[in-house]
Amino acid sequence: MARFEPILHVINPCPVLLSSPQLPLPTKNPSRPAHISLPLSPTHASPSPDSSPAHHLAAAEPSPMPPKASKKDAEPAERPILGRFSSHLKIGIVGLPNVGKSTFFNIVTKLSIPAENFPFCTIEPNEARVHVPDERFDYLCQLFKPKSEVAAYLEINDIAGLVRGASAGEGLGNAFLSHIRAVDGIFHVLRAFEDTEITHIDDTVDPVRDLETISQELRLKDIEFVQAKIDDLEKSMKRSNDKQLKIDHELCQRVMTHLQDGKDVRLGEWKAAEIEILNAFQLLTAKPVVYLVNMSEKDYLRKKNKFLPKIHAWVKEHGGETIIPFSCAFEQKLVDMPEDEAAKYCTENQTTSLIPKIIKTGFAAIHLIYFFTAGHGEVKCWQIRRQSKAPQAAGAIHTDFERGFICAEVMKFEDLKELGSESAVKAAGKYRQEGKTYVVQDGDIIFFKFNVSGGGKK
Ligand SMILES: Nc1nc2c(ncn2[C@@H]2O[C@H](COP(=O)(O)OP(=O)(O)OP(=O)(O)O)[C@@H](O)[C@H]2O)c(=O)[nH]1
Ligand SMILES: [Mg+2]
Repeated sequence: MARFEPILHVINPCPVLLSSPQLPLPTKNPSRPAHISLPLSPTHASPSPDSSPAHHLAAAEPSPMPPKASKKDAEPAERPILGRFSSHLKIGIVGLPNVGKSTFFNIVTKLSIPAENFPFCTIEPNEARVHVPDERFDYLCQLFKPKSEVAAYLEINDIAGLVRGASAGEGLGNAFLSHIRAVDGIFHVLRAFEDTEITHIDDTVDPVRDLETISQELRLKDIEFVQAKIDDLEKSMKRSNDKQLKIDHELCQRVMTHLQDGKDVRLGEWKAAEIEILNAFQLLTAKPVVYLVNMSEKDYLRKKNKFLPKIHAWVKEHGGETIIPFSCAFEQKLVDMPEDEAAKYCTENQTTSLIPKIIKTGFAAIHLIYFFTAGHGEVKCWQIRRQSKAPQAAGAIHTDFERGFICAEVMKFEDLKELGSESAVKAAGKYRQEGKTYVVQDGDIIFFKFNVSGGGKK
């Protein structure tokens, strides 16, 4: 049964909550839970064909066949997700100039611990992979004491500021927009701090106006793209009677109306087949968004900011996605302090860094989850897109695993934690065998069985 990761919720910026003792108080986003929830489940996993720790474990202690999972527990079918079907997804930092995007990017990358088995921590000056913090992973590493530990990562791109008119080539307009097209989700950074030393491109600090500016530019660019598509389709329709052309054309016209009504593509009600067509377009407003509201340290600590209620109202009206009020100035201060001093500072101010929460939220927003393989050789997070079935998940480890997929033996993390060992989980009948249709859940610990002709078993 899917559960919902408690981290991935809106930090409701309404004044009532802000006056509560802990600002980073997560509450569920009431309007769009499906976009912000990360299903969690327990499991145990398997590694590369010849080094899988789970493989070795299984070979070492033969055990009775795990019980077949009952059909009742199968995940309900979910609507297909907008966006690329890949496990190599990334999120881009988007916003007006001088709102704190690069400052945020630098803080996040400084905090990430580069690991030996985790190359390309910084890919380019403006692209980085950062660890996704996870207590379950830490627990598995403690339990197995593996030789190698591989955490999940989020790939983040720092994109230069977008200005009004970018869609018409203003600023470095089109280049920026093409950088946004290349990412799978957006951290939309908003400036809610006042500082006369830091110029605002529109002179005054007004995050709701900025929200309008950015979302309008993205929509205009999508309108331009869809119009070009409609023109192409009309040309083709003159030459051919292909039914698909008509279907695409009708969809494009509906998307156009939707955009012209001031609505983002991700908020439309599209059928599964339409989503498949839309996914080929990579529209900017189809990408999931997480709003990061950058406020002064003072506001962050006192849990109040005059712009937050208006931002909250705007976001609620435009899709209700996650809002995380944070403070670059505060986070920067923590990064610059020795660890013990930073901890003391947080305790004194009854607060905490929000960077881990931001990373986790971004990861889930672009529809990534991961399952674990766990053994004494290696504990590893394998990231896959939400809704991946067991054979596809096996393919993340090795194509042979997918090709010769037999079954996935799945342990829920909570069961392992509660019962203490794989054999105890088996004895309790909670080690399950799942077939080709099993939808892998975040946090599953999996051991795959596979057989490729001419190759080895398992
Ligand atoms: N007072 C204050 N200044 C900040 C804060 N965050 C960023 N700044 C400052 O604002 C300026 C711009 O920050 P950047 O992070 O470079 O802004 P950016 O959004 O990356 O800007 P572009 O790359 O030009 O689009 C820098 O001088 C930062 O030090 C903040 O929370 N408070
Ligand atoms: Mg920048």
